[in-house]
Amino acid sequence: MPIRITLSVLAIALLVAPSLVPTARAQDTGMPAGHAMPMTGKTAAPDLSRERGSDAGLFVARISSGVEPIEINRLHRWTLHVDGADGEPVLGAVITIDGGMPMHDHGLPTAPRVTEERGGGDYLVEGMKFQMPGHWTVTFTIVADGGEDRVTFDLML
Ligand SMILES: [Cu+2]
Repeated sequence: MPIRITLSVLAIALLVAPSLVPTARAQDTGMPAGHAMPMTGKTAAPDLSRERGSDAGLFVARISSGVEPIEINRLHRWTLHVDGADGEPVLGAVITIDGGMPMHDHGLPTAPRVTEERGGGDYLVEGMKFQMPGHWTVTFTIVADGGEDRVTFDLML
């Protein structure tokens, strides 16, 4: 009965396979894989650096907070510094800010905005506030001579 044998081999394979698949997957994605740099940035451990390149590489942005370390539930200011890909400060940019907690599916509790351009590529950001600890992202959309691009910072508070 070759057919019966084939079927029972299949049945065994199906019983064994599900227990093998999750193991293989866990090794593939390897969530906290040491200090490996995530390529997509969203599912792996976040890169917490305060200086980052924009998505399309038009700008390099650097944030500094007026309160360090950043405190929960405290309204504070940031300075955003923007350079072009050539390393020259970006002047006269129009910058908007968005953010939130990706794991909680909510945005920022405030509507922070750039209130002053301070020269030399520095922009004053007022209205920053985070109302709970955890993983936050803050995205700046930067429009300048070179075009429009977005840069996202990850914070663990
Ligand atoms: Cu939250």
